[in-house]
Amino acid sequence: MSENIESVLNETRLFEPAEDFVARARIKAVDLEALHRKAESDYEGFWGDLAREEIDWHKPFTKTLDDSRAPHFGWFTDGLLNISWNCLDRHLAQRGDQAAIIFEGEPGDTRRISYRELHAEVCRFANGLKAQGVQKGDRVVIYMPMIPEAVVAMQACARIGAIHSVVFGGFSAEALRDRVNDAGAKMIVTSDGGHRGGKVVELKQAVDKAIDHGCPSIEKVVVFKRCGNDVVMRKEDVWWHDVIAGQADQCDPEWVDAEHPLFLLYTSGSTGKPKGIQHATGGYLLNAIVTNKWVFDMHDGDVFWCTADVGWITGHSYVAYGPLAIGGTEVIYEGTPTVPDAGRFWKVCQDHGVTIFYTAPTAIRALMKLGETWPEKYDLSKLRLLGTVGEPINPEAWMWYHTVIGKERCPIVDTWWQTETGAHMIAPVPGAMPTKPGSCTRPLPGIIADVVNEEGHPVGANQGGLLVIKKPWPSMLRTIWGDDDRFRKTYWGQFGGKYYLAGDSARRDEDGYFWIMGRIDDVLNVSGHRLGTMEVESALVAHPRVAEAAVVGRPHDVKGEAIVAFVICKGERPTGATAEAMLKELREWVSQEIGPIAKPDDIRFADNLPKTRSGKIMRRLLRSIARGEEITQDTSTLENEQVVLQLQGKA
Ligand code: 7RM
Repeated sequence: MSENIESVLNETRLFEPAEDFVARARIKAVDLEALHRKAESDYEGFWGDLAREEIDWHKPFTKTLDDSRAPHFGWFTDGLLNISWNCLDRHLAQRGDQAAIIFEGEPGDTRRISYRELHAEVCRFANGLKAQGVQKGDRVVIYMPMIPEAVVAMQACARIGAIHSVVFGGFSAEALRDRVNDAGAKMIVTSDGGHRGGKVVELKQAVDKAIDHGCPSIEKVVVFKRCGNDVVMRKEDVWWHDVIAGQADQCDPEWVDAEHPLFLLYTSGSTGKPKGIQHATGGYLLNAIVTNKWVFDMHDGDVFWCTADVGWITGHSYVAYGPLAIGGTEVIYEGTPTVPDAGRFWKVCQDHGVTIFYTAPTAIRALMKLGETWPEKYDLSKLRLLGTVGEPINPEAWMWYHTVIGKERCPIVDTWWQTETGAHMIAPVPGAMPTKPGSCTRPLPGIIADVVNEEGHPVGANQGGLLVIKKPWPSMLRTIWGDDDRFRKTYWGQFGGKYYLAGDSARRDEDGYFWIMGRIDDVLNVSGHRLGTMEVESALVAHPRVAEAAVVGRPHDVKGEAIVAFVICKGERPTGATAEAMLKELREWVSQEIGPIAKPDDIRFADNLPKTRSGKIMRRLLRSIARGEEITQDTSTLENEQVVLQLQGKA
């Protein structure tokens, strides 16, 4: 591990927020210090007071933190609330006509949806869900394009206490089926298609295929008409417009206790099976609210745009819930950044007056490559704050974002967090502290993060180690759906249940700023999306001609990591034109099994995989080969040294 934990960055630039930004900021340096001090001196009081101030409770809680069943922590356990009420109803009197969502489709169609309208849509669909037999606690899979109805469906589930599980629309039918079955979902909400990359993505067709391959728990499929592409309506199918026809625009919320599961969201771990991360209602809502205030400094009049899809946690906390819970106005854009041209993101910012923009380093790097002429065509003067998430941002991309997009005027918030943490954990509070390119800065108030060695002892400044969180926090994951053992082992196993293990390595500099160095497990980060190497390996070996496969990551200047697969075929090792054909076929195969994001960039064929005497695949060696590095590892134990040459493409 020490190899990838060695820190190579030596970035010393410091950027102070502009005076006018500080003057308006919700949290200034003194406020931030006060928050930290309160969290340190009275941890439960800190979170309890925030929960009372920020959330409208139907019945107040009396217990802030229940740690009697650690590592299953409970927050605000005897309180009753509804998150949809907190996101919609409570704003109606003040903000009924304010835009909640400004939508732009990829073809250019736009819609402005006020809080009153969004409330009515959510209520109608919630009533419709009940009429279709969905009850509190039932799981509903949402497989939608990035359109307002995706948010409506999530909010409607929450309104009636159903547990949603959003599956990213870029996942294949097979990946969808596995998630539906693991969750035991009763219903899928989908659409005929979605516009992405100038094409129609046939979502309904993928749902049909998933069901044909076995989704025994599914009783109904609700289909929203977005693109008008041909779909076959089958016995389990019902149109969205028929579901809401005649339904009232009022729907009493189901008051649930704070620990009631709000959603499952599948994410990759180090095995082939994705984990259904389970979040609870009250704690999740609290961190979504406070981070939108602290980190995004959202004010009345701001137009917030988080480019993430609702299929990822970022689209949950910073599209579907957080911005609405604080009565904000947000942009939702359906498509890709380069349709019809590389100026699209900047045009959306200009046309809708975006003031706060939040995206992934991979998008920044891709747009940076396309040149400055694109952003220069548009008026970006309304932007006042920029954010990034999903992977470490390299200082070069940070500087480009800062100068070309932010015109040296906008602070950049580099936010470190995970599906499991529910909300930002380590991130700047932009009016209260300077930032450094490539650092996610300091843990937020109430988040007790540290960098420790294998024994759990804190390491010194600038030394690499394991990133841990030492105290429970409200929006932490509650368990892995259907696999509590894995939950205990993965996150709480290493330090006897004392600390939460994030699975990232990090260092902390002499100012206490954190620098994330990468994953410590076999998880890839491709364009900010988490993929288990085992997931891709399982997909490859499911191909009838593949005997064995090993997958590693290799640095990629746009995607962060590229996927390199080492494949052993049954029978002859493919070479020349046969290898070319096989490579194409396997890339397509993985795309079908998991989705296009998991397609290997490179596939190498060999007679065997390099293994140790005990039979373990020599992953470190494979990583060196994938990177084209000189081999320094001892390969003398290999049965067949020729294999290394084959994998290097030299034999
Ligand atoms: C929000 C999200 C989580 C993993 C995490 C890290 C990496 C995320 C940053 C980052 C460096 C960041 N959830 N990661 N944000 N690394 N700097 N600001 O991405 O569950 O999909 O992924 O992503 O490795 O553990 S996630």
